[in-house]
Amino acid sequence: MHSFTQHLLKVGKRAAFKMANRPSSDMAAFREKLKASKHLVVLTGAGVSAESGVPTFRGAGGYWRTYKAQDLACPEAFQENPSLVWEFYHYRREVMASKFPNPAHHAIAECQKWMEKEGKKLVVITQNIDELHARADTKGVIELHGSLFKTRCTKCGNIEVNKDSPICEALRDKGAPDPDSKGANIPEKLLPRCGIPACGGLLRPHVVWFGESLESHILEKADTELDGCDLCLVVGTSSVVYPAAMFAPQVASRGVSVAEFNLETTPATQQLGGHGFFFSGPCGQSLPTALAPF
Ligand code: BV8
Ligand code: ZN
Repeated sequence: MHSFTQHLLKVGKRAAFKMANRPSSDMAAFREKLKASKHLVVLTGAGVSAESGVPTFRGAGGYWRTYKAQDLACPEAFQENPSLVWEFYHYRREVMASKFPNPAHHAIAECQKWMEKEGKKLVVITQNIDELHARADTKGVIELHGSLFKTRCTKCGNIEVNKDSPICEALRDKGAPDPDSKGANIPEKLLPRCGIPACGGLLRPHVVWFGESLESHILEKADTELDGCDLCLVVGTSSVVYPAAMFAPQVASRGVSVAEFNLETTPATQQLGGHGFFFSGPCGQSLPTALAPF
């Protein structure tokens, strides 16, 4: 066979393979899967809160002053300058006072309700620490990376819910995000302290920083849901942070359909396999349609 024809055949085969492995954007086909699902996992990232006005990590809002979130969301930064890291988290806590669940959060919460009425299960596994899923009344949210509104004592390990605004007097009116804002250099003794009298240790946000392991009981809970689900949604995540980035491919490798909702394709998109779905666009618009009751 002429080599050019051979080449065409090879290109054609590759294209056909790619086509066969390209995720579908057929909403009716997805809705058939949703109707048959008895155990749905919804994995979310910062993109699900984007339409609530909460800055994502890698978008334009991913900066605070001249820092990338990743520069401050790590133990080394807290060790070096706890005042600066507390200003960063104080700012993000205060921002949430004017942010509310958007139609994407509500669509997921409503879907959980109507699936439960049919004796079915929907579990949210989120990378976000903004608590917007819980505020939209989704139950049993698995918070992989903790919460902005929990503190952990660096001395005695005590974990508390804390929604005080400000979390301590020294942080009042601090944390301005503009690049030329100067650090407040708050003395450590005036930063949030443990409420246990015998302790008084320095508090930290109860979140998982880069380089820190996720809590094993949380990971186990997530694994149980991922191994048991018969359908999985991946909503608003760039799928670059591990171990969360492995979850959707882990489900797809079991032959279970994974539907990705994002503005753009991600490293996960290529791993959805022939039974995957990709719905492009703002999830605040696509999810209410995709998860509407039957
Ligand atoms: C771990 C809490 C074991 C804090 C977060 C070298 C040394 C040490 C570790 C590593 C290393 N190399 C790699 C690692 C592992 C590291 C990692 O993955 N790094 C990456 C950067 C390569 N992971 C860890 O460290 C994890 N722990 O691995 O433990 C270990 C231990 C020691 C040493 C090695 C391994 C812990 C990671 C958890 C970090 N904490 N958050 C805080 O928030 O302050 S991560 C944080 O960033 C979020 O929680 C989230 O996980 C991540 C942000 O990702 P996304 O949520 O996806 O947000 P992003 O902005 O990126 O994307 C938004 C998406 O939405 C986009 O795709 C966009 O298109 C889309 N979108 C936007 N708007 C919309 C939309 N989609 C739909 N609709 C819209 N409207
Ligand atoms: Zn303590």
